[in-house]
Amino acid sequence: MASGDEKVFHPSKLNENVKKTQYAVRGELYLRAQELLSQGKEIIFTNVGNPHALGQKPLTFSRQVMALVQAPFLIEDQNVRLLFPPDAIARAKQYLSSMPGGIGAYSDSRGIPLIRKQVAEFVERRDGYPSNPENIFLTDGASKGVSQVLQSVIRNEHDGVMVPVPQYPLYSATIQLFGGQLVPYYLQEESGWSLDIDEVQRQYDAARGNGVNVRALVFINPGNPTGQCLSEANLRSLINFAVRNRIVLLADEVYQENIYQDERPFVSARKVMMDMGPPVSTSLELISFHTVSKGPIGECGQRGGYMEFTNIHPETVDQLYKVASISLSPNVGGQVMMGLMVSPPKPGDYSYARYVAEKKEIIDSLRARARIMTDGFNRCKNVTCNFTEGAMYSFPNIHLPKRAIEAAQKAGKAPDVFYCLRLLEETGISTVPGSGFGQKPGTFHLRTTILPPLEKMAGVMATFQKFNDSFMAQYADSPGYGSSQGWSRL
Ligand code: DCS
Repeated sequence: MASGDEKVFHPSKLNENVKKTQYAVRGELYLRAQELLSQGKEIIFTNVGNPHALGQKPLTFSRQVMALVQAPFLIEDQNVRLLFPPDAIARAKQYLSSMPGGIGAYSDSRGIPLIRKQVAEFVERRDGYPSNPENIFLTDGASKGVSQVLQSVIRNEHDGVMVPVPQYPLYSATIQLFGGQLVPYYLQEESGWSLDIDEVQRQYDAARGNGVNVRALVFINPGNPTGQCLSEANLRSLINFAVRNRIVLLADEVYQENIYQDERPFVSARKVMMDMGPPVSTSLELISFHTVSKGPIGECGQRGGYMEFTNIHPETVDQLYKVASISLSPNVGGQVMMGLMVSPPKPGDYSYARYVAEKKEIIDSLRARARIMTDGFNRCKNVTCNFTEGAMYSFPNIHLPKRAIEAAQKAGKAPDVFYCLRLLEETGISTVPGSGFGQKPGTFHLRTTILPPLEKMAGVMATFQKFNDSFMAQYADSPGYGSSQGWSRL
């Protein structure tokens, strides 16, 4: 038998970009947590925004329709009306009649026309401007759409994509995988993780000066891991920046329903662009992403998403259609879930009241949890934390004493990884170190979701504080917090 070294598919012979790619949300901390779990330890998985895994209940109407679409013979059963409400039965029939062969058949690679139309109607209701289903592709979660677009944008190692830092590592990982350049722009932690357009311009100019051809800019609104909600003024300046410098704007708006403050309700980049009128509304090249994984629906496992192209050249849209066709068809169950998310029961429908009540309960509870978590972090020694205005995460700044940084270096770990590992080992709380998202050099963070159930939240925060405060006491020294070098780069 061939020894390991002789294998063709030997790790040393892999695509270099694959080897260089990092994805911290499923990184060292996650793997260690899995190990502890298999040893029978209780783990609180706050490392990934996976709402149902932490007890969020599926919305009843969506699952009723999905059940009938999966098992159409139930519709013929004489007892169906005892188990399912009339609007769920009617909706299931509508979907089934729009998909020849049912849920077990491939669909068009852009998705089922009826559901693309439902997405367009949703966008129009939300923004007040018409949307064309021809410019909407359904995808396997937002991730697949982002990946297909980045693959097409990045032509070689000189092509750059601007990404906020901290960022969700889908972006850093995918840019690496396709061999492009990540051009960071830093969010301003001191002012609630705000987006500073001068910083964006500075980084753009610096990248251009280094021979990088900046082709696209990603923004995440509300932010992951930072939780900030962008103002309309912020969006206008980003849009002007993109038009002025001729770059494509990639709007990651997957958390648009996860909003926990009233001052800045979600507003889509598309609406702001349309409000600006021509020439901006006719020239900004915009791609917007959405998903069924977040918001009150939270159906991550169903893998449903969409992307909408605005002012993208029709032949480019055709090329992306071709790329999507290589995977034949997005997951059809995920498409149905998307249809249900964008086209929920309406006033007067049988399921309306229940749907509204379930949705409200989830969002109200997340709002309460965001507050408990932020306040909890701010009570801890050497920890400061911006309020989670939206999305599903808290991203506290852990001001590590010099002695803790030295201990980490001795252990061969980045300081934030060291801290998060200790937290995991001692409390079972599984988080992601800030270095996985990028952070200003010399600062250390961790990311946790705000998803533990409300009734457990106070306990989780008390456990965290007990750990943190004793960690800080153990490594307390003369002042000198947070002095470090280069650990935190992406
Ligand atoms: N964009 C952002 C900003 C995200 O946070 C995620 C998922 C996605 C896109 C992709 O999600 P889907 O492919 O499921 O639509 N967030 C991950 C995270 O940070 N924790 O959990 C998943």
